[in-house]
Amino acid sequence: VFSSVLGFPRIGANREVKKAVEAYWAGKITADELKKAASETKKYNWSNLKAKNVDFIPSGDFTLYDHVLDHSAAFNVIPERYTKSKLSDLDIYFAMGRGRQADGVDVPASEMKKWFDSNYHYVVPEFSEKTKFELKFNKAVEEFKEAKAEGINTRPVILGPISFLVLGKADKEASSGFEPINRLNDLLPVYVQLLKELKDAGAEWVQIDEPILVMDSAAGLAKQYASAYSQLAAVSPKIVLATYYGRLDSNLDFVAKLPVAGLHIDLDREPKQLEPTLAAIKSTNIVLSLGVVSGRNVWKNDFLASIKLGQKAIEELGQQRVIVATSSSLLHIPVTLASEKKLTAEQKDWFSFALEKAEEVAILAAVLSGSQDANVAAALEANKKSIDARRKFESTSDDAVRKRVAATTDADLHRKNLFPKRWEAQKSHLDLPKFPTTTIGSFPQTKEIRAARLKLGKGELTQQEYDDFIKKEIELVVRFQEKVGLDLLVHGEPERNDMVQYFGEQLNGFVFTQNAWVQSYGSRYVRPPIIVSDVSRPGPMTVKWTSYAQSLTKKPMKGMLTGPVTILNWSFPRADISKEMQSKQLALALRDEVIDLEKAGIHAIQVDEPAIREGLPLRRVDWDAYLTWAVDSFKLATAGVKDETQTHSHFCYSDFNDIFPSIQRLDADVISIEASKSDMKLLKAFNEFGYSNEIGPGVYDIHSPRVPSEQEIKDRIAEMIKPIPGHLLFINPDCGLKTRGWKETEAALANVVAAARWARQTYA
Ligand code: THG
Ligand code: ZN
Repeated sequence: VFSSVLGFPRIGANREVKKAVEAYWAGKITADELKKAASETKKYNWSNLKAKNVDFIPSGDFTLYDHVLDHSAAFNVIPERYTKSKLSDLDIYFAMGRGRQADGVDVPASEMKKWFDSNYHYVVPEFSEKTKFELKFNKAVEEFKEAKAEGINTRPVILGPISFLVLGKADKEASSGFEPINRLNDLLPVYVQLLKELKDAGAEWVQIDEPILVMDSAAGLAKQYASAYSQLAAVSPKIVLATYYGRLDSNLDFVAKLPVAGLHIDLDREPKQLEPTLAAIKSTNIVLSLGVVSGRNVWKNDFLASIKLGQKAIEELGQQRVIVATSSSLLHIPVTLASEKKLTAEQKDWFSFALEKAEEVAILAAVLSGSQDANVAAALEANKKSIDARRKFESTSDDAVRKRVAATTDADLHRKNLFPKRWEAQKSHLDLPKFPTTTIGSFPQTKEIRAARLKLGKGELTQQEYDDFIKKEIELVVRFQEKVGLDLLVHGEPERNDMVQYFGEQLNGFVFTQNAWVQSYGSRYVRPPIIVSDVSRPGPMTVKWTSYAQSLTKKPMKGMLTGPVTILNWSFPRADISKEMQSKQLALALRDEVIDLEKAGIHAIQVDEPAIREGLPLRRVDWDAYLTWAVDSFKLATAGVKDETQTHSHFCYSDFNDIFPSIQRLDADVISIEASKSDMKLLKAFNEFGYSNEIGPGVYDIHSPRVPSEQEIKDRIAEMIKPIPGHLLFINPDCGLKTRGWKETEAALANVVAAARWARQTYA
């Protein structure tokens, strides 16, 4: 029995890659220095995985920005708008990821999308009939050799051709009806070349990732899979075909017949797929990689449960055909628990981060191989103790919270009146102009703000000094908004590190880490809190700052909260109770906060649910169950207010086409969505669906430092007003501004306000 890790965090144990990449962007280090920093992290990963005795160590999974973007760059899937400039290949690469507005180059970033149901974003490849596939560089070979030079034999990882195409989209050049998958036959020769080179370089195995095999949409691609993989297998090192984040279901029928040497399945998410998979591959020579150690959560693996699965596989396939693996790449997991100095011994004993998970797969493989090593036996014993201790902890609960969840009724989910009546009430209560302008909530998180928070943490600032500093920041943001002429103001959230972490820190039931960063996109990382027990709110969380902000101005101030579904999706959830239960506990805590804000005189309250879409299960049959509790949770959090209090919500990456009825059922008075990058199709769909409440489609993309011109925004409003009735339209950026600098924020918002004024005259 062998052990394997499908991919490792590529950020460095202390965020070295973020620091190097941002230093490169700032012109503080050269491309060579950046390369060197990247090499250090790769070496750290490989040598640590080797030290943990992992048999199959990945290479080629590293990236400076996004692994899908790397793949596009390597295969020359680079839209023309980026190549027109005279930038270096590296700068073209970063321009695709984050846009560029300097040195005479002005290009927006490529679209980003959520990576399956995770909080990671990938850069969407763009294909057309004109895309000229060629191998510009061979990252798999380069990194394989780089590891080899360190004395480490690796199993290179590449994204499979069909997932690559399906995860992409048609670019602007493509003719209507074009589907990226049409280009499969033109793409395959490049894979053939890549794999041949890999074989020549001495790679024995290659891991080809085809995560779309866990989606319904792959069912129609059986023929393409058969033809592609027979071509690849003919020239390639031994292929282990990796699927993850879900179950193969009926796709197993054709997957089991592919000419591959190995198959990886996710048994963390879907342990029940082991049996059908064993039955399907038993009579083949396929090696089965059992994804038992979670790549998505931080809980320690339950060795006894994994061993049971392993033994079942061994019974059917024999020792030589079984690999114990992480369920997916560990990119969603922080690097190591060893960096956590503030967790209690009891808490630390519950968790495994990436390095600890690597050790878990190695120990499991040793146990299943019949190892008599005393260390292995001791590790097994220690695991049993840890799991027992956690189970014992789980058996206690907060009865008040559980009872309150059980006692919620349908009436708790509904506002007093329907939207049209509320609209009237809010109109007089809030006194906003037509085409009201607002922002999504956060303003630039400056160096000074981060520094102050750091100092507070280190005890270099007293709470009083810190609070005074935050007050000044809030005042600055309020004055700026008044000056620039925004209508519905926000306090700017200077006191918040992260929209999830901030709430988790103030709720019972969460545990916090110091250094447990995971990549969200590019050089942006998050530190998800961990839910360990029942959730409740010890006291108001945001009322103090919001009321302070309101006290500074006559304009209405919008309260800002993160919704239950998003807090849940962006945390590491408990594994012992359902997500529904955790979401409803969060919802009740937030409901109290919403009502407290209203009592404090706040007339507009935004409860963000940017993660509601990403949490959608990967299989359609599972959607209804999720959407029911997710929407109910939002309603539970928000429906407790009076008619005249305007509820808002915000969604990022609004791939809504499938869930319009659920967006409507949320019954938020106003929603803001990201529509600036995903063009106007989305709005037409809102129109066709007959969405009835107010809506603020983002008028520009805040994910890039590029400043939109006034004309651009006017053009967008003119487009927006076709599908959306004018009296329902809000004017706002497409997301929060915390990652932006003040300079571009001021310029952009001035243009937004000017465009809104123009709209008021033009569409009076
Ligand atoms: N919080 C969490 N997840 C998210 C978002 C978030 N996922 C989707 C979207 N928003 C991702 N966007 C960002 C934007 C900015 C940052 C992270 C994710 C960010 N991070 C800081 C950094 O990397 O420098 C660190 C944050 C900190 O100092 O605490 O700026 O908003 N959970
Ligand atoms: Zn957003």
